[in-house]
Amino acid sequence: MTDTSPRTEPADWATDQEVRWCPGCGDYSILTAMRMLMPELDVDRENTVFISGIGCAARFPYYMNTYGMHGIHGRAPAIATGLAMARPDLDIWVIGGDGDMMSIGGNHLIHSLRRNVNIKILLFNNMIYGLTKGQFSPTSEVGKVTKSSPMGSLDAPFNPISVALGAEASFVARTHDMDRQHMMDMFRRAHEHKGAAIVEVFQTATSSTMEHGKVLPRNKTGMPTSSLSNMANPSGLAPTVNSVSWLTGEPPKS
Ligand SMILES: Cc1ncc(C[n+]2csc(CCOP(=O)(O)OP(=O)(O)O)c2C)c(N)n1
Ligand code: SF4
Ligand SMILES: [Mg+2]
Repeated sequence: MTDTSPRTEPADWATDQEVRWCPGCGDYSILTAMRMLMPELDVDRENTVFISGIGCAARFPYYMNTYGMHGIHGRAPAIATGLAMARPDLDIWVIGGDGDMMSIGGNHLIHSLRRNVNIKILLFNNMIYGLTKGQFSPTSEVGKVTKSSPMGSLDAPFNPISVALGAEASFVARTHDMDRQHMMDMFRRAHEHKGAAIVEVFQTATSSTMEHGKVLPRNKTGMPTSSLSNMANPSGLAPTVNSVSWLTGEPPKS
């Protein structure tokens, strides 16, 4: 009989590094989902690479027992593009926050999507610059009071899904850190996709989605309800990709 048991366990994908995120940070949940998914993908650590920019999210490669690079702020998609050109046999994951990917790295993000480079981009959207202690980001909601916007943020936020669709990304999905199974499903489908895949992960940061130690209420999409009106679909675009159809309340199509 053929042995169908996984060749690796989630623990095989963990490093000896102490995980350094704030208590309650959603990054822990995303990390766990990724470590649980890897054995199911039946891939090799030696052929897997995590590349990040700078930020709390960008610490991710330290914690995955694979090849990895903690790169330069905003440049992870560019570094990953180079690696994908040289080594098309590798599984290349790109990890970054909303500041890393939508602000300083916005240019690199859209061009890697436009070129349909075979990389899997996970954008951890906590709607704040977490690492630098809480300045507003390009996905912060209007009126957000932060250290850099004491009277409230003035700018309408980017919707990363709309940006990705505008760049004609060939795979676009959205998930959130409180639904491990859905996260794993979206990451799996991104991995299966040939070409550039982007998954936006709504992510809890104590600095943006918690107040006085209390988690703000979320709707069924995982978005904090206080910012839903700004972020859910500001462009008015209908979600055209299967993976985002669950925003409408319907389960994702297979
Ligand atoms: C060239 C450069 N500019 C600015 C910074 C400061 N900086 C570090 S992380 C960061 C933003 C982090 O926010 P985000 O990408 O959303 O990640 P998070 O920490 O929220 O996960 C900034 C502005 C830097 N390290 N390098
Ligand atoms: S600052 Fe926010 S994103 Fe960074 S580790 Fe803390 S909770 Fe997580
Ligand atoms: Mg952020």
